[in-house]
Amino acid sequence: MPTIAAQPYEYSFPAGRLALIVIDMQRDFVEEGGFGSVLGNDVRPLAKIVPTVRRLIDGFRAAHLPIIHTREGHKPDLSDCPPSKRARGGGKLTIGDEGPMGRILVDGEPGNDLVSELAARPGEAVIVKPGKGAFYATHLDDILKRDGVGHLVLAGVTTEVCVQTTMREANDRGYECLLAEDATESYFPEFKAATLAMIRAQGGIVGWTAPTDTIVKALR
Ligand code: TIU
Repeated sequence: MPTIAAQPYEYSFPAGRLALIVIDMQRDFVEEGGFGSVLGNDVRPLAKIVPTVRRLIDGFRAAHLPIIHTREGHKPDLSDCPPSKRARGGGKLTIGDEGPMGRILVDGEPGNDLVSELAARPGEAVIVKPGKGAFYATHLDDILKRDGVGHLVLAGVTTEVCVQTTMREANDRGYECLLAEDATESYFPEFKAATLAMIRAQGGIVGWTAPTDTIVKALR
């Protein structure tokens, strides 16, 4: 089995059976005027990881391994958005309102597009998810089982919200999860650091973490 130097210990995966899940690298979180900035966050730290995420995606493309992109987005009628989620945030704008990049966090609006550098290519699945976790109310588990994938590398934003929620959902479903440390980011550096620590604590209670270049080298 190929291995990757990781924390808290070496990560092993069956050759050819490792998928990449890129969480929510959409304009809503990475560009000014989207959901992230509406919530009062500085989006610039998230924009900085785009080249690193691209290196990771390109590594999986070169190795002909599956790549799945997700977007956090709701139906235009918001029937899949709990009123409790819509009510959060405390700002002037909320989910479904018209913002600078179209209706906020709504599927099909310009803000819901993946950032252009990380656009999906033909053959790469794009999952639109109404929740923070990518398994909730989606076909992600079906897609992975269909493709015989039990090992996942995760990347994207934000580390402690959608990435960690997805990693925990995956872990409970029996997937062996490795988080790309530098291909994920938070609006809060201390939350990112705490998330990496809590994932790999207790002998890898949720999974493993490793840098992007170490992961990409192991795919060759
Ligand atoms: N607000 C925040 O940190 N994140 C989200 O709302 N969604 C994702 O993490 N994608």
